[in-house]
Amino acid sequence: MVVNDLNVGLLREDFPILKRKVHGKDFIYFDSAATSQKPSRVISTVEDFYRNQNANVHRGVYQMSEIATEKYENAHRKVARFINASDDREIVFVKSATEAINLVAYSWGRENIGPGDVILLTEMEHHSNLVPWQILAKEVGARLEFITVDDDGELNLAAIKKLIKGNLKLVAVTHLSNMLGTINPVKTIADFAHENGARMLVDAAQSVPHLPVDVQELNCDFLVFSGHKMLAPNGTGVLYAKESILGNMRPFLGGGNMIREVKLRDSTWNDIPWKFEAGTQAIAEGIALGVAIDYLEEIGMEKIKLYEGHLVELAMERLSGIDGLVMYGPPPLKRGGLISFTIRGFHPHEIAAALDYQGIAIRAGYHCAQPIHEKLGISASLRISFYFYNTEDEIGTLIEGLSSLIKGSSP
Ligand code: 7TS
Repeated sequence: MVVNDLNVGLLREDFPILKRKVHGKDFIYFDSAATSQKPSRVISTVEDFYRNQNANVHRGVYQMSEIATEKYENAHRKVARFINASDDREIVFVKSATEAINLVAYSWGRENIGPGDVILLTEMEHHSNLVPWQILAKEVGARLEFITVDDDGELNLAAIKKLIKGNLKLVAVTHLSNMLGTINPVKTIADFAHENGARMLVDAAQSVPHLPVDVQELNCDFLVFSGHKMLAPNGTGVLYAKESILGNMRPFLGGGNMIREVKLRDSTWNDIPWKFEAGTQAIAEGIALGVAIDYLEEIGMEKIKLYEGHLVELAMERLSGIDGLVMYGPPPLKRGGLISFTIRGFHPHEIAAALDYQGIAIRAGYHCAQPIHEKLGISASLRISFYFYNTEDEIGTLIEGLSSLIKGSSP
């Protein structure tokens, strides 16, 4: 199938898992927002590293270690280029978006946020961009404020000024909501943060894998994402921070690699980004993140965004024909490639378990975004999330599956 120049049939050949059967049916994977599937090239990069290249980085003077170091550092350069960072040193490899946010909360937050200061978040944050700030706020006596979400699933930016009664220090906002699908105007929010003397953190866990992201254009101070949601192995995540800020942050974890000189009672720190990469990192996985980026760049992020927009539009149109089905969040043009919904009279887990028997994997629960579910007055929802390897036919199979489940259960 070729849609918007994307040869999806050919691309699917690169993903061995998509050939699997589940309960005797073709496997249909609609949970890429939780984690993406991996192309052969990424899988074989990890295997090849352990077969032929395995050595620790930044310590050996022998050839194997030097090559491993070069490959690992090169992966940082690829990430920097991919998000248009102005300097490779602004890229820290961590294990996940969650770790990246915690790093900022500990290293930057504890030095820069104090009693009475304000941390501005939104009601649609993933727990990862909420709980670390709750912990910090309790510890230092800061206050959390929230940009509210309107009935269309968009942020109430008109009301934002009223929220700044104290000393605003940080605005931390998801770029693309993992529940509503909303793409937030993070550049406008970053401008607002800077006009008010605050720093801006963008949680890009759901955006960097699916659309072009340019940190210089967004002018954010921090940006975080997870490699495993963009074709790379687990244990890979990225913190981007402006060099002027990262250079002045205190270390997060102490240990090997992050130091320049160690005495018994005191130490000095390595240059950035290594100052923030203590101990042995996920080396093979980090190198494979670079390979995942090569793969995404070969396809083109703009094409991926357009194709997923097409799938979302089609799916929303088809889902709206199902009796009792309620979708949450904005219309297709204002959202990324995911849709959360409920069906009157059915518990989300019941539907997801029944679809599993048809080989279809969709998410049920609150997707680590409990507050937005509470705001919507629901305890859980179903969520389908796409990547470029999903097809129109798979959406058709899902709609048939949902329709027959609902009909089969009606009196
Ligand atoms: N931020 C957002 C917006 C997310 O969607 C997620 C993960 C994270 C942060 C955390 O990423 P991690 O790699 O550190 O776990 N979101 C989901 C999800 O929607 N379903 O499972 C994980």
